[in-house]
Amino acid sequence: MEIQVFNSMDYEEFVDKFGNVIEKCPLVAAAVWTNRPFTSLAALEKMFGDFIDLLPPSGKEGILRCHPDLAGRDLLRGTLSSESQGEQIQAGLTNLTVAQRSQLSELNASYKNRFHFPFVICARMNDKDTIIKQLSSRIHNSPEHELNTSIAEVKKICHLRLLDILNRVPHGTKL
Ligand code: 2AL
Repeated sequence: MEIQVFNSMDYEEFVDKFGNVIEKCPLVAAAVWTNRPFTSLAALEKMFGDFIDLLPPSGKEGILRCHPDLAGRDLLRGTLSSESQGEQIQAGLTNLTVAQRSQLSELNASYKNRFHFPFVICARMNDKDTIIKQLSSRIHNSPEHELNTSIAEVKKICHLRLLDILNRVPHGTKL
């Protein structure tokens, strides 16, 4: 069996499996299912990206607004999705100094005040220092530029989450 493992899923199984590759946006997986059969994992990933690219700016902003803050309330309370929690831990966001925590919190608030969506970055391709650096720099972007940059980060998060799902497929299953 190849990508057939996923092609043979009914939409409920598919949404269960891929519903959070775009954070808290199972609608994207539910829509992507329509495009079966997928010829490869790369083709499947492209469907997620294409769906997002076709959204109007308000839809893209909506996707961003479904993302939790980095080192925010949900991380402290343990109420992140399991994917987000792993990513934020991996980036070192549970090991911030008091000064870093308050810097991040202030920057996150200013960023949201400017753009009306949260700062989004692929945490696993960064660490706490580069996250703070990127946030300090991106806050000066134009809204249009920042929307595009943020959506590119959503696609990176999606890429790594798809790889995680792939790695969880039982050994010997070709994809
Ligand atoms: C996140 C998150 O939860 N995982 C990740 O890579 N980025 N959130 C965010 N606001 O960027």
